[in-house]
Formats: sequence, C-alpha cells, structure tokens
Amino acid sequence: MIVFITGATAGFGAAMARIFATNGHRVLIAGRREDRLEALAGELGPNVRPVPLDVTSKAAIHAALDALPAPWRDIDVLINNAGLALGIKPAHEAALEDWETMIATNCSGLVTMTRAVLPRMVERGSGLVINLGSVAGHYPYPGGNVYGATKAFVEQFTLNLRADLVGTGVRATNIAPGLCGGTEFSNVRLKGDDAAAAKVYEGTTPLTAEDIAGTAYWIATLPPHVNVNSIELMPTCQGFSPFAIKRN
Ligand code: NDP
Ligand code: 8X3
Repeated sequence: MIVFITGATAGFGAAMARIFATNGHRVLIAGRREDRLEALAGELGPNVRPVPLDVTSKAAIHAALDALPAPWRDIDVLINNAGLALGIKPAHEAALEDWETMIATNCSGLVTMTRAVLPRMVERGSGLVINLGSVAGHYPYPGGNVYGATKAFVEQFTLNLRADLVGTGVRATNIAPGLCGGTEFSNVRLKGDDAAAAKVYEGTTPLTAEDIAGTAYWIATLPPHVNVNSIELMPTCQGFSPFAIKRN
C-alpha cells in the first residue's frame, strides 16, 4: 500500500509511519518540520518519502501532490492526522487567532487534502481516508470550545464522506482518541509550557501514539468489504464526569 500521513513529524503520525513502513508499505510523510521528516525517512529507509507541507496552504498541498513521482501517486490510504489544539481558556478569553489556526489546520487542511486525493481513489475503485477526530468532538469540556468543534466537524465530515462514497469501494474512518501521552499535543496546546504539559498526564497511564498507530494499521488492513465508520478509544483510567451545575 501507499500511505500518505499528514503530521508525521511527531506523535501519532510518526508512530503510524513506523508501523506501516516496518510492515512493508510505502509511506509519504508530511509536516512542516523538514529536518524531522528527513530524520524519520533516514531511520525507516527508501520506502518512506518526505513531503514537506503546511496543510493550511491550499497551494502547498496541490504543489506537493503534483510533484509526487508517478510511482507514488496512487495513494491507497490517506491519514489526515495533522492537527492541534491551542489554548485552554474559556471562549470569552481565548485568542481568536488560535481559533482561526485550529480551524485552518484541523478542518480546512483536512478537507483540502481529502478533496485533492479522493478523485483518484474513486477512479481506481479503492482507497481509505482515516481522519483524526477526538473525544473532544463527542463530549464538551471547559476550554475545549473551538478545538472540540473542529473535531466534531471531522467526525461529521467523515460520516458524510461515507454517505457519498457508498458503492465506490472507497472507505472512510474517524478515529477519536481520548487522553494520549508521549506526543507534543499538550506542549503545543500549552504553548511551550512543558512542565504544565507533563502535568496533564501525571498519575495516569494514557494511551500511547503506538496504540493509535496500531488502530490505524488494523483499520487499513481489514478486508476491503469492512468499513470502520468511527472508533473512540480512551485509556482505562479515563471516564466521565457528572454535569456541572452552578447552584445558588
Ligand atoms: P503532535 O503535536 O505530537 O503532532 C501533531 C502533528 O501535526 C505534527 O507532526 C505537526 O507537524 C503536524 N501539524 C500541525 N500543524 C500542521 C500544519 N499546519 N501543516 C502540517 N502539519 C501540521 O500531536 P498528536 O500526535 O498527539 O496529534 C495528532 C492528531 O491527533 C491531531 O489531529 C490531534 O488533534 C489528534 N488527537 C490527539 C490526541 C492526544 O491526546 N494526543 C487525542 C485525540 C486526538 P509540524 O509541526 O512539523 O508541521
Ligand atoms: C485530545 C483529547 O481530551 O485533550 O483531542 O481534547 S482532549
């Protein structure tokens, strides 16, 4: 298979590149930090090809896909993993620029990548789009505001892809993880406050990037007649809270 993974310079994306490459698949790894792409490709060998790319740039996406050499063009699996949360402030205090960046990356970047890759999959009668949603797209929490909304968008977009793709042989899946450690997610969200980021996982046994990569690999290697529409994962230590009620 040829697998295109966005956000492969860290976290889930890098772990996904490793599991697909070590199982003999060819992997296109995308992200903005070119040095990391080169290092990962160096580690994994010639079946892994860096694609330096900012998913918020429509022009960059089209240029990168157009520049793929012929043997790399028939992408079998697109994993729209690039994404981020920025900030944990309540809506009335959050920075509008952070909201715009999350929407540009998690929503616009994801749909632009999908729209660019999908026609060839449909033409060939096979393919799979895996999108990274989140439990934040299923359940609200304080400070989740636009991040959670982008992930709800990802889930609904994925299900609507399914509606459009029935009969084409092309599959689509939303993976919605809960608390997951060992990635840069919280460092990015907390804007480089690494001590606060580490605290998010203190005393927990969170999911790992390898858990999510293994899930993506399982989904991608199921028989072609099986479509996982959406899958939600949490670490065993994570659960639900009662509704917050402000009493007089
Ligand atoms: P990381 O911060 O470790 O990795 C995020 C990746 O996205 C990086 O490779 C980064 O690459 C890439 N990225 C961010 N912005 C852009 C951009 N504009 N263009 C291209 N690539 C970009 O996070 P995770 O691995 O933890 O998260 C991966 C996905 O999973 C995200 O969509 C996240 O929302 C989702 N998720 C994460 C959870 C968690 O708890 N960790 C739980 C649920 C969902 P670079 O900076 O080099 O461009
Ligand atoms: C990441 C999980 O709960 O931090 O999408 O929003 S959470």
